[in-house]
Amino acid sequence: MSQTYEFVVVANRLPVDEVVADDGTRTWSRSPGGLVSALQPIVRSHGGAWVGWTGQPGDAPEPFDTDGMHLHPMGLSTDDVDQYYEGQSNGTIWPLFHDLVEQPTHRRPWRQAYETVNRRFAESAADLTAAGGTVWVHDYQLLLVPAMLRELRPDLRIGFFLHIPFPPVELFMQLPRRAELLRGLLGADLVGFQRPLAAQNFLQLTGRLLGLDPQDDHVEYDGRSVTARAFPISIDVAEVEKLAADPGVQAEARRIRAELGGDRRLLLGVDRLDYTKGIEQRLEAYGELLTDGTVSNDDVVLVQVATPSRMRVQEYQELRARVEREVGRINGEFGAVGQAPVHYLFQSMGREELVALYLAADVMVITPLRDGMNLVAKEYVAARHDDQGALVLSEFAGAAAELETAFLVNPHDVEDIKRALADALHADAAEQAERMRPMRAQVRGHDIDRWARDFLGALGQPT
Ligand code: ADQ
Repeated sequence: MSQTYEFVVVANRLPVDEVVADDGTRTWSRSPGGLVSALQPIVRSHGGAWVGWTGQPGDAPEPFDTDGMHLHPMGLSTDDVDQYYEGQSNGTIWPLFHDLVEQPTHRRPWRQAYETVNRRFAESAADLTAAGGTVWVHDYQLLLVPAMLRELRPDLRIGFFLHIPFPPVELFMQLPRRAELLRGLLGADLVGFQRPLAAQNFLQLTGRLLGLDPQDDHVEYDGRSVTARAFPISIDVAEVEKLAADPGVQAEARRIRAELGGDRRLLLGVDRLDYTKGIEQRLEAYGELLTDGTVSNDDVVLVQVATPSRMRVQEYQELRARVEREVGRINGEFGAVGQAPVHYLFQSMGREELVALYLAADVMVITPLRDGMNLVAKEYVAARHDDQGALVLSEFAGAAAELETAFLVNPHDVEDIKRALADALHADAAEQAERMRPMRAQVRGHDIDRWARDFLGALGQPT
């Protein structure tokens, strides 16, 4: 019999990307993205297994061990990628769960593929998990897995965590085959969300859609009790602090500042290029501040790092085109030879470089229209051991509930973003420290380990 594991994570993606060298040799490197930054340290410390896709269409490579984890790759065909991943996950569920920031597309073949792929993930997890073991399923691509897994392996403890928002009842009701998705989640013993409101939406829905009778933080279903609670995710604070204290990273931060023009104040945006992140609203606000003379190209510069993401999905290609057009417009209108008001980097970045940018930035600008949490906000705060820098943060990011002394904004209101940017740029050192200190205390006291311990503790799994 093949080896089994007491603790298994199931997520759409493995925590690594395959890198193929010129000579054809294959290696793996840690992949970017919120989910991976969050989970890798925990699986490693449990010596557990991780079931997920490699990120490339085609047959699955053989399972392998790396970094103290057993990785079990799932193969997705080109059709699976089109229909399960880019279709149902990112074209239907993602926009609907983010308050219809974009219009979701509903297609029957996508739903079918979603179900088929979810079943394959559930079967792999069922094969890999030891008797009485624990499985932790992640995110919106795998909403059906908990129920499928329970059917195959009623002996397991099953936890599910949703990294993105859970929509209000009226929105969820728009989904075709909505009851099936809800029953999928109810296969778990514990369903975790970023915010208490999301857990309430979910529990309320079990009453509305299935006629169940939710009480406080749980609901009885199929002879079991399913608990739904908020577990706000966080970051590996020690990792960020270590990088921020590194003399090489600090030197890089000074180099970045000098290169951008020593005295100019640095505004920074770091996001996956996604329509939920409010990058266009941010650029619009910045452009208007330049137009009305509140800021000038001589004293302010915006660095916008946008990680390529889901680039085969049409909405993302269109977003990229719009963002790049706006960057071009602002630079064309307000730039000077050798001095641009926006530096736009459409690329993924190493952790050192990212933390150097956090250290260099006077104002971190995070304006999602809707975001489950937003780890960049917490990374920025964790990096600022000098208690300096200002955080402009959308009220619609989960992180806003914990980072209350940020310059909070309504990202749907460009005037409000402008006001917050101007206030943040004017904050003196004392005000910056006064705002930064409580945020740093909050993030340091609630890091990723605590998140995982809280979730797994509530699931009844010793950590
Ligand atoms: P994401 O939408 O991917 O995550 P976020 O929480 O901001 O968003 O995490 C992004 C991560 O990627 C951060 O760790 C950041 O450092 C890294 N990153 C961003 N741009 C990068 C770049 N150019 N190069 C390298 N790294 C980069 C989803 C949800 C969020 C939720 C997380 C975790 O949408 O709301 O916070 O999962 O639950």
